[in-house]
Parts: sequence; C-alpha cells; structure tokens
Amino acid sequence: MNIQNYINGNFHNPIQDDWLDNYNPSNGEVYSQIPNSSSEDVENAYIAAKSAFPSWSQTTLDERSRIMLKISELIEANLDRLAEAESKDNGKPIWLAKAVDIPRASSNFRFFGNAITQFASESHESVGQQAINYTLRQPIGVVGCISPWNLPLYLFTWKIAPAIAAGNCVVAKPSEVTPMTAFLLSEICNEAGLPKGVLNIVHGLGTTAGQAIIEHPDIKAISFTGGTATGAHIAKVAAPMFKKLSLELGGKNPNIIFDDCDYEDMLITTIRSSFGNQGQICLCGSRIFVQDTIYEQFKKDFVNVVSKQKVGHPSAPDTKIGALVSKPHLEKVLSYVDIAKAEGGKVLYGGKQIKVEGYENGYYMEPTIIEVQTDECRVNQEEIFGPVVTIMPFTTEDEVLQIANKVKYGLSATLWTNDLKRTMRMTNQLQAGMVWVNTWLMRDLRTPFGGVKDSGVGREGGFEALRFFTEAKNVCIKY
Ligand code: TXE
Repeated sequence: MNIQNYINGNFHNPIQDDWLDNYNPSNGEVYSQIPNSSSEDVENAYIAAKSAFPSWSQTTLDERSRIMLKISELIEANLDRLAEAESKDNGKPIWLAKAVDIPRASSNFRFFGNAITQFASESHESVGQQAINYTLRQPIGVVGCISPWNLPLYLFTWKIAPAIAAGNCVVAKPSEVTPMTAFLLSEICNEAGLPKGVLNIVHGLGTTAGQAIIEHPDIKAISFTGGTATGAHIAKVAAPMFKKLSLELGGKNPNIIFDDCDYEDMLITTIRSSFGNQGQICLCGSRIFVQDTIYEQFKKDFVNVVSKQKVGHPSAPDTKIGALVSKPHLEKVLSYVDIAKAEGGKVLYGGKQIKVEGYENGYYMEPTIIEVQTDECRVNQEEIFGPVVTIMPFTTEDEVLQIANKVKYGLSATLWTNDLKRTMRMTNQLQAGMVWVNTWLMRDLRTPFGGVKDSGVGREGGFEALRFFTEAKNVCIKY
C-alpha cells in the first residue's frame, strides 16, 4: 500500500513523484512506499493550513471538542487495524500496540478535546488603580508538529491534539521510519468531519520535508520529539525567526534501587522500564544503580527474569521483545555492546543479534545487561535507545545522587525506596523533568511532561500544552 500526503482533506502523491521504501522490521522486507516530500509539498500543506485557520480558530469550543471526541472514538473503533499497522511498521509486539499505543492515541484526542472546554485564562484586578487586566490565550496560527518512530501514533497525536484543540492549524510530519498510522489517522480525520486543512500531514525525510517545516517563516511554533542532535539543529534554525519551540529530546534515565524497596514490585517494573518497547522509550531507566547490600541478589534475579523474556515475532502473543525499528538502529545499538566491552564493561546477559525462525532478516536483539565499573563510561553516558541497560552498585544516598545527575540528560528518574525522608531529599535534588517513586511510566495526562538539560526545552501535557499552542495577550482596561 502506498502512503500519500494529506493536504486540505485530500490525498496527494508528492509533487516530484519521489518515493521512499518503508520497511517491516519483523522481516526486513519493504512493504510500502512513502512520499519523499519536498518543500513544495510542505508549502501546499502550509497554504491549506493557513486558509483553514480563520474559520477553525473561530469554531466554538463545543464544536472543536465534538470533532475531537469523534476522532477519539474512531481510533478506538479501529483498534485492531491500527495496532496491527503500528506493529508492522515499528516492530513492536501487537499486544503492546493494542494495550498502549493505540488506546493512548485515542485518549490524547479525548483528553485535549475535553481539556479545551476547561481551559481558562487569568484576570488581574489592579486594585487602587481602577483598572482590570485580562489575558487572552489566542491560537498561534499554523504550527508544525514533528514526531519520532518509537511510539508513532501515540506521540504524533500527543502534539496534534492540543494544537488543534487550541484553534491552530497544523503541518505535521511523522517519522519517515514509521509513517503508516499517521496516514491511517488522516482517513479517520476525514470520517470524523475535521474541516479541510486543519490537519495536514506531509511524509518524508527529516532533512528535506522536516527541514522545510522548521525553516518556514510563517510556521511560528514547532513541537518536536526526537534525538537531541536534531533538537539542537531545530533550535538553531528556529532561533533567528523567534519561533516558539517545544523540544522533547533524549534521555539516559537513572533507575535507583535502595535495599528497603518492595523488591518483587521493583524487579517486575524494572523489566518493563528496561526493555519495554524494545528499550525504545525516552523514559526507559537505562542506568540501573542498586544499593550494594542487595546488589548480588538483584543481579542474579534480574538476569534470571530477563533470560525468560521471549524475543520473537511481533504477532506472537508470548513475545515480550519484538524487533528494533530499523537496520541502522539495530546496528547502532549492537555497536554499543562492543563499546561496552572495550571500556571494560561485562556483559551479564545478551548482547547479540537474534535470528527468529522464519523471519531471519528481521531486526531482533537479545535484551542486554551490562555491568559497568564506572558511571563515566560511554554506555552509561550516551543514549542507546534499545534493549540495553547498565547496572552498577552504590553505597550511599549522596554517592548515587551524584552519579545519577552526572549525565548531560535530565528527562526522568525512577526511585525505589520506602523511606519517606530519603524520597523527599532525593526527588528534590534529582535533575529530571519527571521523577517516579516506586513505579515507572505511570501517566496522568494533566501533568507536565518534559526534561531539563539536554533532554529538551518546554513542557507538554495538560494545560502546559494548551499554553504552548497559544499566545498570551494581556488587555488592560482603565475604568
Ligand atoms: O531521530 P530524529 P532518529 C533518539 C535516539 C535515537 C536518536 C536518533 O537516541 O537513536 O535519537 O534517532 C525528524 N528538521 N531518539 O535519527 O532524526 C525526523 O524525520 C526537521 C529519542 O530517528 O531526531 C523524525 O520525524 N525534522 C526520541 C523526527 O525528526 C527533522 C525518539 C525524529 O527523528 C530533521 C527518537 C530536521 N533537520 C529518537 N531531522 C525520544 N525523545 O523519544 C530529522 N527530523
């Protein structure tokens, strides 16, 4: 099936008729073609968005909400089809796409469709000056949303939903590695009656189609999730044009385990936070620090449970770990195993590519545990973004706090302890945008989502996202 661009409610081939291969990671085969769009396609998407804006920005909140809830319902009604498409495009187990990715895409539309009806702005009575200030929060106009391949529809809708809820029109580009569910979403948007031009989806490479979006002088805000290097590039391009930017970038998140934690709960959750979605989640706790009093026990138990995680075809219901997203990505992740060995790391489990019977050309890899001697080695500092974790013992709270913070990233952190005072001390001092205590990836869509340091700028989620996608205008009236 060929994927097409979605512009002004219609489906289009790329103007230059240039196409890219789309691979199925589970067997390494090309199974569809996607537009290799150029700046001309982006310009057409921009023109459609611009002409839809006056009407959409004046559409009542009730009506915007109604359409968004309809999109949400249709995503739910297409759960199986979307989950299968996501799995085929990305390599993740179908059950995971069915349990997490697609329901979450649906709830993104439901959440922001509802949230916009509750979004209010401030007013300030200037007491003693006979004046009142009120703040309007007006949509920006045409905004750009660029998303990655790890949670394709989930992260795509996480950006689009608040953008259109707030009254903007969107030029969006999903990752060229996983474009399929964004394409299927465009059909759903038409079915739900989303007016033409409110959402436009251009497919293609980051360096061409993506670049045309970030360079466009009249696309005034960019919401981006992806690699830190790309984020830095976008910031450089956008700065002279004073674009609003929300950048959700990489992470190298600590998972800190104290000996007073609920051990079983920690062990099971640590499997998920290490290898969930093949370790391709920016929130994965890829640096595991364990208190020395339980280190040997943990090592034994962790290796034991990890050895039982089945790597297999995404359609098999007992598959825990599917295929990595692409061949170059698999090669990158595997290269870190060699780097680890060269640095003196010890591979406690895994480390190798796997051939799954019948799917020998798929991009499978063993879940991998590397014991490191020092937190300063590359495998402990750089984002690997695959099923690879490092483990290392620590003795004191101060020591682990220091090493947890000694990376350039600051997205999330996980802490396992039942000591309340320690929890308070640690959560206050961990350099991260999000900290989970005795859990991982428990999400409430109202909460701020984002990172510090090289993990990004800005926050998404709840009203933070609606604030990002609006401009505040203060009006002062003297009476
Ligand atoms: O991401 P890119 P890549 C990390 C992870 C991974 C690394 C590289 O470590 O190994 O980044 O992954 C678009 N202008 N994360 O190369 O390139 C691109 O087309 C505009 C963490 O796949 O950042 C895609 O739509 N857009 C992460 C999106 O950016 C550009 C998730 C992300 O791709 C562009 C993914 C440009 N010049 C990777 N260049 C997370 N934080 O969850 C690329 N793009």
